[in-house]
Amino acid sequence: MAGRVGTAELTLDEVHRFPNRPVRTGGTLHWDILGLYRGVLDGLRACGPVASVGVDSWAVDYGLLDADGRLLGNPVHYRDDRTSGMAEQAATKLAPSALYAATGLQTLPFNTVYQLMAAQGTAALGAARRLLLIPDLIAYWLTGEAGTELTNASTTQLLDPRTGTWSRDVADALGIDLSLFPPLRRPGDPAGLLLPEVLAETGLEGDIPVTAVGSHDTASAVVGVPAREGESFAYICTGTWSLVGLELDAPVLTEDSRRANFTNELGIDGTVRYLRNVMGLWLLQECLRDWGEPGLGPLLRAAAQLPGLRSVVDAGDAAFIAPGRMPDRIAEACRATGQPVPESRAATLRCILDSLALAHRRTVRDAQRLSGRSVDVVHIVGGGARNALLCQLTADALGLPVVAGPAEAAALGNTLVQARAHGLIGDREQMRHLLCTTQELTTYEPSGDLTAWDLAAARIGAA
Ligand code: LFR
Repeated sequence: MAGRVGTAELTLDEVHRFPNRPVRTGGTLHWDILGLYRGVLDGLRACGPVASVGVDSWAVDYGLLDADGRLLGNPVHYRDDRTSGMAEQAATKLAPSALYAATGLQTLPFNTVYQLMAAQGTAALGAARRLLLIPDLIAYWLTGEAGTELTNASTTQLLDPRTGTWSRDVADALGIDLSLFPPLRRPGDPAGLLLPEVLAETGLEGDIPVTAVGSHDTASAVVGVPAREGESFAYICTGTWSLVGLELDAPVLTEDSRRANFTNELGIDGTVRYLRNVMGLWLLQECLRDWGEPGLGPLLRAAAQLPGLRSVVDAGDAAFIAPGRMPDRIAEACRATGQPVPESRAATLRCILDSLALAHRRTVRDAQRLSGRSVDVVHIVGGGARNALLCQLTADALGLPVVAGPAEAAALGNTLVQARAHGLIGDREQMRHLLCTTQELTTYEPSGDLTAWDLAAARIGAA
């Protein structure tokens, strides 16, 4: 994405797009990280002259480097099942309440901590001298400089969200070597210059800085939420996941919050992303893959015509994390809760979107209760902002207006943080004002009856 920022200008141009397809070898699901890096180089070449580069990606995953700075194997995908049982094993060494009090992180089976525990005793971890989270690894290849960007570090379950520094006690209790992580850096910090070999590959010239951004895509997406000044808002960052929550000034580390599995990830400027992961459009993407990638448009139109809330599944259930057989797994979940099994592809799609809306509602409500903050409007950003049915259903389920857009919030947030570091824009209010005045947004007003949603929630024990 090439971003352009001026006093009254904020545009994105998609200059290059490449697929991100995981590869299974030897029973392990990997990222094709060199293929992704090649896509980054191709994108930079297609961009032409740039003033700055910022890298963001999904969270928690990492590459290991040996003593020569060489990559030790392809990074393992967080959807690989190597971490099954690790959270339980961690609990025998450190009480879950102590882990939460120290890190504020939701338990997801793939948190970096559990991945590192699963890797203990492997040759690769034994040979590793450095660990780089995915965007930091890309930045390292671009610049030769290693750092650990803070917003993404906050997803490792090794960081104290109150201080923004590593939690030594947690690392010691779980046997994790913190010296593998290079020093922390913050969004806006300089992260080096493009190496001569990168300039040669991409045709770029001169000193081109890489600037640390909210390198966790969700941190960048929250920067890209077009909230108006003084607005009480919740956000839903939709894509493969739906990340549903609030922007707070301080973490919520209570036992209630832990039991509700809410996370306190860090945002820019000392903010906390208080949220919970909902399975997201992954459910839909995996069905499409299973069906041989039919066009989504006609299926969505058919789904919109069907009666709503016939069957719903718990879109917060970690049982849906692994890839494969998604239509069957959804059918099984409906059967297990005594609901009709969706009888067509459109019906399966409708079940997914109703279920996501229901999970969005539950999570926004939980976030308000646990933080003591009330919400007047919900912003949907990311790819799901283009899905009118999902936006309308979310508004209906919550009984609140939904403002949808921008779909490319993460790329916009990434661009804005770089622009600020280079003196083109001021504080967060200004960034959001620029988003409000330049981006196309659609408002969905709630319609229908909330009781139908209450009844559907009760059917899956998610009232
Ligand atoms: C979204 C995201 C989520 C994180 C998940 C795994 O792309 O970054 O925030 O929980 O991917 O890294």
